[in-house]
Amino acid sequence: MRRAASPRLSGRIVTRGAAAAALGLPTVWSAALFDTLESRLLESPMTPVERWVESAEETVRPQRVVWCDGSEAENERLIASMVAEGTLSRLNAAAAPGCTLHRSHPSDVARTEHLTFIATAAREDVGPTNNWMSPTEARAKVGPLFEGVMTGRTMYVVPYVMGPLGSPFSKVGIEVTDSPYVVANMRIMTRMGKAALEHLGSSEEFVPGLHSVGDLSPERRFVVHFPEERLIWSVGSGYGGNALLGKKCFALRIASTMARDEGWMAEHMLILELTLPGGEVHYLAAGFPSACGKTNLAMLVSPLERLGYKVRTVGDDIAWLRPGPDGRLWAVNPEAGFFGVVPGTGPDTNPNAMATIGHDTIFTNVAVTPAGIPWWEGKDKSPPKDLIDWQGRRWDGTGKAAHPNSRFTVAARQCPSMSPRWEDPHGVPLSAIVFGGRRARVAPLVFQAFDWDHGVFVAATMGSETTAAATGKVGVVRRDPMAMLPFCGYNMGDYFGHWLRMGRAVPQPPPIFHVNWFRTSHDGHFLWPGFGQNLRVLLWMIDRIHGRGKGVETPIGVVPTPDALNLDGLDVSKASIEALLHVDRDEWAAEVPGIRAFFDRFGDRLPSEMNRSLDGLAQRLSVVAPA
Ligand code: OXD
Ligand code: MN
Repeated sequence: MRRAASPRLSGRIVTRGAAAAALGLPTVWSAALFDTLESRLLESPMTPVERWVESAEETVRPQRVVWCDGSEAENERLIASMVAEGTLSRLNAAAAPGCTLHRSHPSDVARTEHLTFIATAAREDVGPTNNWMSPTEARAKVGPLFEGVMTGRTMYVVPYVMGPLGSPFSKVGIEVTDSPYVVANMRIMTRMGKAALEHLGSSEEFVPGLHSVGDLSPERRFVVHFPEERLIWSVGSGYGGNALLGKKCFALRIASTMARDEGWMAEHMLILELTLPGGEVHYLAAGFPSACGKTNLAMLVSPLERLGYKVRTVGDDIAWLRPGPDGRLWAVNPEAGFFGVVPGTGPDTNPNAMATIGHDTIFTNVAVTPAGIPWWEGKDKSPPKDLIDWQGRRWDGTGKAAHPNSRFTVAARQCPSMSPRWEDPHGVPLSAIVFGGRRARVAPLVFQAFDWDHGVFVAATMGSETTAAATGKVGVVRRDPMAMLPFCGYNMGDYFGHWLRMGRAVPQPPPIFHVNWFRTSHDGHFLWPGFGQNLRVLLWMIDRIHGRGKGVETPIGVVPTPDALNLDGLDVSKASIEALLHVDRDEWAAEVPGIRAFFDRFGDRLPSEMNRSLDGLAQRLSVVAPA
């Protein structure tokens, strides 16, 4: 009789995959070939990875097992097989060399937050902002969806490292999946294959993840995290954020719980390098919600490069932060690639991304010309003729040709703006932390928190309009603390407490700023040009760090005086700058009850500092906060 789906509880039985790995032989095994070797191998001890893979194999019962080595040849084989199956197509070899297009199922185009669960013994440990399932319920409800799910399919074993190879801070995951598209993406997004097993060595510390596209039905779609066991299950989706388990599931949700336990931080942040004339270098980490411009900021082209202000990229989505030996906070990008939103990426908005995705890129759900040239809204001024939309239909010019959450997957090393330190095993020291959301009103262009604790409050209460990166309504303002609402693997009240503690653990914590590039005028136009010009806001931050940036204290924090921003050569009216920096007491006072209600949801898990900061804000706004 087969065991129930419990891929952590496997015994010492040698499997086809283990046989392959143990012998260092080709990793695709026919049953007949395996059987001739099985008896010899029964004696050899299995590694913990092999044991886990074996238990997964027993559950999902694949036709064959492939241990991925991450090689170019393997990748080419996979791509050729997907092309043959029709799940991937090659794009125009001259215009988009090495690029491919994948069209997903139309119901599987974004993260599904309502189907994402954290399974802990106690419900309170996931808090009010996560969906909870008990591990027992998860095993009873989701486990059966894995039973025999890979019958007739290939099971790929994908060992991967999050973080630079050889770094003491990097962590290993093993994803088992039946999706070759996932394998090809994981090869770009992580350090994958043989190198990952070498990095793991004899260590038993790895995060297992079991993934199957299942039948792709949203009815049978679940992304379940077991932080107490450091285990991930995902079934029913092939979409990046649900299926590339190294990214959101491991590097944020599971890693955030590891970080809480081990004294570091796993955050939804880009990391950028800013060099000033004369060579002084600063690193900034910035947390914005999904599809709010992290990639654009990370790849910003300095409009003042001629004057010696240069920006380079370290990461665009995730940062692992640790106290460094010099008393500062240091940041590592655990990823090796970019899984970015395509629409809106163009030569004016993000020329570095355009150069990066010009070759060897997997496009998902973009439109395409009959000649195989990828296209999306924002690529250039007007759509080419006879366009085929993201679902493979002739585009009639109405609606979007590319899906609003269509994506590129591309290796970071292809990006011309990568910093030479992007793979530094120790990371880079942070001069500032920036948070921001997408708000048409209320939030000024930039302000600085008074101190670390106030910065934690600002980040914990930030609001942002929802985007197409997750299913659901777009454009609704929701509180998205630290841009981690969908990604924090434990009770957010405890997470705020962890942030407060980290501020005490780091002798020189970086100052915290809040930005909003998206403020609009009364007639709905963006007041700030954004993109490369955002550099000017970063330069004010550096001035503040040096103690020379002029600012005025407002109830919400320190806002630049209109003359404090370097606006040389920029065509923005004085009235717009004033409107951008305006802090409207009534609008902010109207935020207070909503923040209070949000905080109340955490009950006694909310650190008292948070309510104290809220009372402080209310008082500065001269508002009597509701009891
Ligand atoms: C992402 C996201 O894909 O945040 O990075 O949704
Ligand atoms: Mn993200």
